[in-house]
Amino acid sequence: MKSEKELTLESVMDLIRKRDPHQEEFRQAASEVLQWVIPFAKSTDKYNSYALFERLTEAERIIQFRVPWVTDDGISMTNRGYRVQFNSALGPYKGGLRFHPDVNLSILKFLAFEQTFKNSLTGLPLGGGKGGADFNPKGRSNSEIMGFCQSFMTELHRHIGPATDIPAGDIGVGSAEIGYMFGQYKRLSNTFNGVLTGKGNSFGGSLLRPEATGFGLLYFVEEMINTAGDQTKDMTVLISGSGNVAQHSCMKAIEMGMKVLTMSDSDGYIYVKGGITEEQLESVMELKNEKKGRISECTDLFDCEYHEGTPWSVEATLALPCATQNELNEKDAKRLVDNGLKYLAEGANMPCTDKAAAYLIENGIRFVPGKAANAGGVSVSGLEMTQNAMRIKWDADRVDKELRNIMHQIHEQCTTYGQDGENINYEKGAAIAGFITVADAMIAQGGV
Ligand code: NDP
Ligand code: 2IT
Repeated sequence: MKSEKELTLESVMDLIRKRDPHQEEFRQAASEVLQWVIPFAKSTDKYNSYALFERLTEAERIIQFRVPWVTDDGISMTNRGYRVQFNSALGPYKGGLRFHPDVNLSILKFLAFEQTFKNSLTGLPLGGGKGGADFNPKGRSNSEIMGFCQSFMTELHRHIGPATDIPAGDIGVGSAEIGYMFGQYKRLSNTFNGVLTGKGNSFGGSLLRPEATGFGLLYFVEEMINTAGDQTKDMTVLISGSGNVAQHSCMKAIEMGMKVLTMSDSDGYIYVKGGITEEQLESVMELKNEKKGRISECTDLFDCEYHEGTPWSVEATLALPCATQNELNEKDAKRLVDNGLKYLAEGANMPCTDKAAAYLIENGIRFVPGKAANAGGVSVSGLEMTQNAMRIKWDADRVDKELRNIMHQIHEQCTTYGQDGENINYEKGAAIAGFITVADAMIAQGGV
């Protein structure tokens, strides 16, 4: 592709800042990828093009809409809904929906951009997208949540489809919300198809989709640890969050013989000295999923300490941030390294600030970015689409085997493009490997 300008990291970052000066999270996500990809692209003939990056950093389409709904008390409410259809070079747009009061275009564009590279790494035919609303589900009744989901889908349904755009869950959107949205889509379109993933098991959901992000994260971590000549048994682990990703990461880590010392929510964290047991995790899951309780209430359920804030001051070998973006800053990273941290893998999307990630890499910590580490969720979503299209259902062993294989392939790609002497720079490897597949497809399709 011929360009007006010379390709440099500065020229592309300038463009991003100029286009959307206030979108800080999007700028952060773009720079994390481009810092590795642009030097690589400049060393080639094929990708050394400003125009390619001008397109790669601009969403193909963004839909923003009003979501009107009514509370149980009859109060009329209005939220803002979005779908960011970022890149369809590799397949239909694919990515989750987030319901959280902080949701805005910057956050959804960062997530959709990340998703484009993550989906590329899975090797499945999936483009990148993300959506959601600034709706806060906390404290809302079941009927209010259902009403919101139905109203949200009443607009969204005309923009999605099983060969166009296939949303799934993310923060604040679990199987209950997906069920309500699926029901509304079915009524409006009069079709029963795999337009959403993470569906209930009885109506087309894949076995292991709820577990997939956390299990995939631990399969990747196991491979990284073994590659470094270390072992998982008795390794101490810090987990943040106590939602879908945190719970299933904890489950698999316990199964692998690790000692998970912490879990958290947005108020504080629990610390369990000898490591969380299976029974204790079951109590946490019941508290969070059924009772919608706070992590602080765990002190009434089993022997643990509760502290306000984040768990990053606790000593451990492995950290798995599984809550939200920018939950771990440079100060936290320094403290973790001083306390003997060796590995960090992002279960959440961009939980480390850019300075935290740079500090970890500079200090020889094996740091795995979310686009590689948490790709298990969207991978099993891709497998759910396959099962829906074939109108069959695979057993859990089959899905688990496919998931392990995909995580293995992602690790291989990171190693191929990220080998750095004795060490592996996973951030670099994931960015370059994810980029090549998307860029090749964009160029082959005429740069669109
Ligand atoms: P859930 O809604 O199930 O859980 C979110 C967890 O993060 C809760 O413990 C929540 O605490 C905490 N949290 C949310 N916002 C904040 C905040 N501002 N500060 C501190 N803690 C916060 O979401 P998921 O587990 O599905 O998602 C967690 C992360 O994993 C997100 O970054 C998501 O994008 C990413 N992800 C999810 C995938 C999936 O398949 N679900 C796949 C790949 C990545 P509280 O209850 O107090 O809000
Ligand atoms: O960030 C993510 O990869 C997800 N929230 C899952 C996306 C999906 O389509 O399953």
